[in-house]
Amino acid sequence: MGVSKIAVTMLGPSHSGKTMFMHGMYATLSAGIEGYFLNTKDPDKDLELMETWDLLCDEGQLPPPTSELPTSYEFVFKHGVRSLVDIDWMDFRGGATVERADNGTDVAQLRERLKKSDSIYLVLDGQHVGDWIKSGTPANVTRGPMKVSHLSGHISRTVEARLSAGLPAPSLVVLITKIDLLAGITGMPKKDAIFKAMDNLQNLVPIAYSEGVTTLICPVQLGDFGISNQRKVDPAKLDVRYMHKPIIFSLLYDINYRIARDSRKLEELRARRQATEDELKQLQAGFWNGFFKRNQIAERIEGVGGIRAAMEEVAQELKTARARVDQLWKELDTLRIIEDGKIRENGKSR
Ligand SMILES: Nc1nc2c(ncn2[C@@H]2O[C@H](COP(=O)(O)OP(=O)(O)OP(=O)(O)O)[C@@H](O)[C@H]2O)c(=O)[nH]1
Ligand SMILES: [Mg+2]
Repeated sequence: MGVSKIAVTMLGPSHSGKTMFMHGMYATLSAGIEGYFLNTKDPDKDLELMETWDLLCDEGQLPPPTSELPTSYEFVFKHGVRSLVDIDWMDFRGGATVERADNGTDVAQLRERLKKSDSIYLVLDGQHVGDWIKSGTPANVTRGPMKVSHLSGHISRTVEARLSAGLPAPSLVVLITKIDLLAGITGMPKKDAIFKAMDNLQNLVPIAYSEGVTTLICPVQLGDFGISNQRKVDPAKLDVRYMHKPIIFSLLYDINYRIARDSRKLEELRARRQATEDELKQLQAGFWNGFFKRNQIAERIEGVGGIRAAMEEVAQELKTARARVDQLWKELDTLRIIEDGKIRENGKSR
């Protein structure tokens, strides 16, 4: 199966944890987890990311807020040494997602970028999710620090633009960052607070439950740092959780899209083969057997052979893709996925 390329874009206000998520994801996956790996295409970019990670691990130093110049990375996601997908990743400052276009060149850049994004990560700061849980998980949250309605507008416009361009809708990940803060804010055990958020997320992010949208809800944390606006944390509190899961979901969605497309292709080939075989039978049934007819018969025989070979190729690709999907699902079996507004539970109950 060929390696495709997907573009991923994160949407979330300043300080919601976008950049730290990316670093946590890269650190976890560049070392490898469950046989999956993430590498940068450019080895220098790997060194750059690793330097930042070392500063965090050794001194608790966090990278600065993202500037008006978004950072971009070309990653390769692999199982073992086998490439599964190329990932075009761009990290924008939060302001680019919630400000007007005259506030920075990155605002327009982000809006353009969304149109070619195959996967969008909507980032909700765990601190504010905790406050929302504490206030009884209300619906219609039109205001407030998470900027959900504005960000949902971006998602809605992107889905519409892509569908009308004949592209698939982007997959959506609702990332709840800083889940270490949930217990302290809500007074509930962390696990219960996570389930409370997942069970009621439709109130907060209704777009994630829309028809035509497939969403992964993924709680993550970089560490048990507590509430802080500092760029310095206690490195002993580093405790990375679930950060490799979203990219697995983005890949899974891409493979599922390709499976649907290839299944249609196989059906078309099957119909063409049948039609050519019918023509052949008719030609062979007649009495007259001149040169012209022999030529037509030879052409049909060759045609059927060609179609059969193409069908075998597509069937083989489908088989590989389906095996890969089964393998990838296992990595998401504790998380919740919403398809067309319905929960797709992936196995283990709480
Ligand atoms: N408690 C806790 N704090 C976190 C965690 N991850 C990130 N933070 C805090 O969140 C702050 C902001 O993280 P960033 O990743 O820089 O946020 P951002 O969304 O990229 O912000 P902009 O680039 O300004 O848009 C950091 O300074 C950390 O203090 C976490 O897992 N737990
Ligand atoms: Mg940032």
